[in-house]
Amino acid sequence: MKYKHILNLSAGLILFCSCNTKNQSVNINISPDAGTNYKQGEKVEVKLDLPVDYKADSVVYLIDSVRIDTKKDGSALSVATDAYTLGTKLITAKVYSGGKEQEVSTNINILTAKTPELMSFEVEKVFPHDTSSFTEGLEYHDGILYESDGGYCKDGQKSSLRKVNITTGKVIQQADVDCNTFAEGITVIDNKVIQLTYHERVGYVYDKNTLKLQSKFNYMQGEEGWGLCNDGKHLYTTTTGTNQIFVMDKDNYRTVREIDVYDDKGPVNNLNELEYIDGMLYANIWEMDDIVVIDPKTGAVVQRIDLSTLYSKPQRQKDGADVLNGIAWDAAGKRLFVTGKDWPKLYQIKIVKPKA
Ligand SMILES: [Ca+2]
Repeated sequence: MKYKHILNLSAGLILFCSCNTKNQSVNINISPDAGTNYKQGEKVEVKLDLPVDYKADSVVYLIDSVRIDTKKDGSALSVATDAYTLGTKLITAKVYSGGKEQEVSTNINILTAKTPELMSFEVEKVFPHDTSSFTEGLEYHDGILYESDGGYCKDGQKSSLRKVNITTGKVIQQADVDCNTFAEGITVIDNKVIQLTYHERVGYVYDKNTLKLQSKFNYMQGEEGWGLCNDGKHLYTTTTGTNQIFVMDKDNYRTVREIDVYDDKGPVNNLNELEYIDGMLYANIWEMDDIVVIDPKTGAVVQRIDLSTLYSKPQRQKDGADVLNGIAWDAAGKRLFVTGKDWPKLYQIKIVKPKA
């Protein structure tokens, strides 16, 4: 992701609509107000405000179009939020009276019950990094660092896929990408390296050993390809500045399921470069110096790592473009590497609790 623009397609913002009614002949209001936040586990009291001379014969309640309860009158409904996933839920009441139906709806946001644990870091080692590499993807496998360098030739840049010697920062092997294509996230799985592209809506599949392009596929998870990683069974991708992570089939690249990422404040947007580490997803947040640790089962952010002092903004050269972007995990050596776009260094870090 190269250029600044406003991208906020998160469900949390889109669905902050006002309550609405359908086929309404009398004024019925529903509470809570649309967009009200609840911590997962809290109870939601859904109430209808009916006119004094109006008698409801029955009320059917639905959440995201699934019927959850029927009441014989307009009395309040209590909903246990721990039965639901994180994110925005549409609550609808179908009110029946005298053979007529009226519908009224609202929505709520279910957020994590816990605030993410704030973590810090220690630098264990520093390695050189190619300052001409606009890092869009980073992984480490069998002693080799794989890096995706993004850019268009028309902007004086060029995209590539590289194998890098981590100690020297030198390129061992490189596959150049078409001049009109902006390379994005990469991941190594089975005997292939998969590389996304920014606007081109295509993914590339390379032979891991030769870096020869084997095939292409249509990227269907969003307008823009951003980050990519895998857990050995599935691929995970971020897209277009959202809080969504799409879980993809590793062979046909179709979406298997979607993870909506939230913390205790709301959706966590701008998820960018990814890494799968010991059952958790690590994502750096575009234009921030934070990495969030996400439980892929729930989408809950469980930790937030503050890296603002690693390569601080006053040291940077590129007027905001040279942001933190790149997380790689050496599973055998238990080493965590991070870098950024055009950064001069790649850092091996250890995540620690902040000093009191
Ligand atoms: Ca990565």
